[in-house]
Amino acid sequence: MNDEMNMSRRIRKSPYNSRVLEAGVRGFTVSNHMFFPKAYQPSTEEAYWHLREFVQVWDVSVQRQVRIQGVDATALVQWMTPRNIGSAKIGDCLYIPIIDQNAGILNDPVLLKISDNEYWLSIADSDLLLYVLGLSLGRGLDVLIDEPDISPLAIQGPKAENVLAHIFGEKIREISFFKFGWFEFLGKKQLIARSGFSRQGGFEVYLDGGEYGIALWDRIMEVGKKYNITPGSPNFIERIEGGLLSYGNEMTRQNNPLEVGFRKYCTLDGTIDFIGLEALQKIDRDGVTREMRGVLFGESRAPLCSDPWPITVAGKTVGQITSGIWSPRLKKNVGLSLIERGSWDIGQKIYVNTLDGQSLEGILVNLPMN
Ligand code: THG
Repeated sequence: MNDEMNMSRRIRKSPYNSRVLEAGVRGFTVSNHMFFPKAYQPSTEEAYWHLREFVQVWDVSVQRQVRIQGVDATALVQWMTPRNIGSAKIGDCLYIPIIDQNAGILNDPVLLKISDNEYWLSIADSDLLLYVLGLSLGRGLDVLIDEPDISPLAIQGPKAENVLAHIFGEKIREISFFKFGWFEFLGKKQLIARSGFSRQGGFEVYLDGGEYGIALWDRIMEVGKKYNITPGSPNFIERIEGGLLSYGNEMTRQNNPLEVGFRKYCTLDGTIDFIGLEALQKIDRDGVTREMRGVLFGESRAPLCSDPWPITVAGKTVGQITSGIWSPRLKKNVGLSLIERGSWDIGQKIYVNTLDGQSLEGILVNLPMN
């Protein structure tokens, strides 16, 4: 594994990498020019049940921070997103779609308000720093933009709070969802937020200083032992059921925020201005032509979905499953799909047509799927 990972310095490694390898990681993907550990447990289903009951530690260093500092920082962030950030307080996290002039989604970071003049964008997989830098230079804004040495570690699952309370103190329990606070580790202040890419509850430590990575990992694993902690990674079954979209997978620049379910993050009445406002207003006036839905289909495990499967209603294609997987809890395959207007009602009966010729009966459901 290590030899194969030495192919290039361009694909960066996380400060937790040696521990990830020792823990028996089964593979990596690449995101933001970094290796992203994928799975440890023998199966995604085992990891799914474990995540719902216990606690896992995930190396999510790929969630790089684009740090924006300076007197124009607020204006720059607001310019990039349809979400009103005006009422955000220091210590808040906000999920913000970033869109271009046609309302195409460029990234969907978590925004952290560090101070009135400092924000971090905790990014998904696209080179957002270059876009932000370009905007600031083009507009002559007074900001500093960089990617600090911050490597988030997610602690997810119902026992995450107990683990972190042991290490950082009872104050951890007072952090509410999508807020952050500062906690000391080995004499250095670290940002910890109640957030993460699962619906099972948990925290993210935005580790400042890669040299503390091994110590943090080891401490969490040691304290976590009695809570049955294991290393893990975002769980595909759990995230599909939870309706958590992954940029580059369920959405790309070809999608606008209204159709993928981000209407609640869009202020379209003109009280805030941002790149793509007019395009988004027009899409809203005309009405979106498709919307994101949950799909439950088939009575047994569908084959691996390596190419998109058409979704049909009365023989007409109305969407496609790009990533479906068996849910051992719902006892159906679960997937996400944009569905065309006219067929998108919750409860609509559909067929998923796998490429090996099966036509699996299914139904459209709300997200998250409970
Ligand atoms: N954590 C951090 N950064 C990230 C991710 C993360 N960057 C990339 C990617 N994941 C971004 N995607 C999401 C999607 C949804 C949520 C978090 C990250 C999420 N949203 C809440 C919800 O849907 O209820 C709250 C949204 C809000 O009210 O602002 O949890 O996982 N650091």
